[in-house]
Amino acid sequence: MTRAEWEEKCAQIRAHFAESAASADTVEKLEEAKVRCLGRNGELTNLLKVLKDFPIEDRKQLGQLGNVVKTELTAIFDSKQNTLAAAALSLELNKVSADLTLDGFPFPQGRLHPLTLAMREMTGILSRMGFAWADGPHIDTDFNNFAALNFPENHPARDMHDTVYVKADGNPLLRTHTSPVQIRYMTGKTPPLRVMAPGRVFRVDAMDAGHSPVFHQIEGFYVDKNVSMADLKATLTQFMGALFGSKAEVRFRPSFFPFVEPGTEVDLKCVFCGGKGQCPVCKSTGWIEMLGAGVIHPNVLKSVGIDHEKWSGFAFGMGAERLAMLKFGVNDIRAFYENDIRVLSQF
Ligand code: 2NL
Repeated sequence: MTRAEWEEKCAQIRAHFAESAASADTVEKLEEAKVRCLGRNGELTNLLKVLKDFPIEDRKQLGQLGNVVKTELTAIFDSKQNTLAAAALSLELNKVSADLTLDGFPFPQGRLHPLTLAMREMTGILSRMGFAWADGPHIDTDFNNFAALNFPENHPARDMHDTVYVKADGNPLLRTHTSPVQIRYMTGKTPPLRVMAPGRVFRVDAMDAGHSPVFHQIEGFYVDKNVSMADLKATLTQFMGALFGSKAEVRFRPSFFPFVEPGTEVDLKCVFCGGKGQCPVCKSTGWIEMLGAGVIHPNVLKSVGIDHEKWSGFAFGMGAERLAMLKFGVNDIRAFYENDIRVLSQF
């Protein structure tokens, strides 16, 4: 073989491979073309083998040429292989009728109950104001629930028609408010004391849109030197502002609870009609009753062993459901207990 013949043959192999690669329509056909040309017994491989019979100068130059062609052919092979793989993938994807760009399949997600959310928000505000969390039993004594709180012997709340009694020694009852937690907490302690008592309470009541025999209360109290009605007003105004926004307006109105003197009811300017008194939520009064409060009655301090000449305090109580209903615009208390997912998933 002459040098010219070698070069001619090399060009032919190159052209032939380029052609086979171009016309290959499957990865298999492309692979075959590669083996035919570059395999152990391939055309280019064999052509390079015969170089050993050429003079040293030719061998060097032709060897270089052969290697350039080899690199070129490998590049042609790689590029064609990528093209075929992409085509094969898109063919495969076209067979699938699903729209792969659609969102994933939704699955039900758990969340906190609206009452829990409301309770957490209220206790969170109180906690940042320095009230410590106190807890107590659902079943308590007449003393902790009534007597210590200055309820007279014949008060209607003590009636079987209003309070659930438990048939057991000592005539225990289901607490009708969370005040007994505070009585337990104060007993034997020395002020200053600043505590909140959130929890479940029980009353003999028929279930309707506004009542439930089981509901939740958050109470709080502060006992220290010189605590007055002014501290009560400032604290509860601040609390309502944190809960309903700094523009929330409140008013304090005289009221009666056996365990405070004086007692007050705290109203919020109706957030639905803006205080105009034109909506059913505020019953056309422009104000919504939010909570009860007052300066702790000296008899209550006496019953827990705190010297009422030295110390004074204020206390307040609110229904958690009532506040949650206003906050979330729920108009039926039963929505909190029926656990209808369609309702609960809105919060
Ligand atoms: C209401 C009224 C109130 C209190 C709760 C209280 C507790 C102790 C001593 C004195 Cl230990 N007072 N709590 C005071 C005034 C009102 O709640 O209507 N709540 C829903």
